[in-house]
Amino acid sequence: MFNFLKDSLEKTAAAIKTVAPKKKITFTKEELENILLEADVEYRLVEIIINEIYQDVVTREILRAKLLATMAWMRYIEPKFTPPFVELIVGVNGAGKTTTIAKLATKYKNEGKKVLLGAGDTFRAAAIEQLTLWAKKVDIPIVASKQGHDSSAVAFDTIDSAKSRGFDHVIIDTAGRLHTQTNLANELKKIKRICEKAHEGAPHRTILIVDGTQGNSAIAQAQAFNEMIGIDGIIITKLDGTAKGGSVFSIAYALEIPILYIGTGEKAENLMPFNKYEFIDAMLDVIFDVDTKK
Ligand SMILES: Nc1nc2c(ncn2[C@@H]2O[C@H](COP(=O)(O)OP(=O)(O)OP(=O)(O)O)[C@@H](O)[C@H]2O)c(=O)[nH]1
Ligand SMILES: [Mg+2]
Repeated sequence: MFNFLKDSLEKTAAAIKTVAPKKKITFTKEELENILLEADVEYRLVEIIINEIYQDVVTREILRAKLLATMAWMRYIEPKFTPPFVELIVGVNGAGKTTTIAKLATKYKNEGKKVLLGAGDTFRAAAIEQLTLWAKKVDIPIVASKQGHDSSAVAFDTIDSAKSRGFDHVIIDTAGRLHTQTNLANELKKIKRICEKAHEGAPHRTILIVDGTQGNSAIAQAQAFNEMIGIDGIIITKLDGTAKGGSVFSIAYALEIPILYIGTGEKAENLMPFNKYEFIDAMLDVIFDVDTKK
């Protein structure tokens, strides 16, 4: 697991190497500032971290404490619910929603749960086919209609069917883009309302999928979705393909929405629960050398 995380941070490590060619036991504040900026920690957060360090030389322990502080609040509490647990997956187009749904569904299935998917992206051509293909591949049932049909109706039918057939978990895909932003906001709000009508407390969790290759520009996007429909958790995808691993800290710090998982590849099993301690340690391993004097 830990090595996997290390591999995902490979490109971030390469970016850091351009300003800090060698790992060391300590860095000056100035060196550290450049390292954090190169890893794509957002400028304002870098300033906060650096300004709060009072020592001239920065050790791994000092930086670890500062990085942990950016995520100090992070804790996800699962709401009480009567099965099925309904998850709504939202995010801009191409962020990785459909792929992540397949990953989540595989995970739940492996935990012994009965999962039903809802193909709620009825806007984009081929979106339904894409999720249907994934469903076949990971052998999980799906409720789908035709392109152009009402996505709220798909959400309702999926939840209704899951209830009557005794499913534990429902995951609903949504469109990443409609003709206008207002259309998208209205559609997502409607889906949310209809979920609640179909099953008490649903959606129990609305997850925003964030494309990790976008780095800090994802913050404004996430804020917009949060204002639109309220986000309970974030999944950051494509961390394997980006040098912007440090933006995870800025996203966490700016939004104060728990990061639940990270996507580390295109396969169904490439999803890792986000553990702030593991992530921070993997990042520190990229920067610091082992202190052999200890
Ligand atoms: N390397 C890598 N690629 C990923 C990851 N997650 C998704 N992808 C790829 O990103 C691309 C877009 O993923 P989709 O799941 O189709 O994204 P989407 O949000 O459903 O897109 P729309 O349906 O167009 O809104 C695909 O080529 C995926 O294989 C990841 O964690 N790592
Ligand atoms: Mg999709």
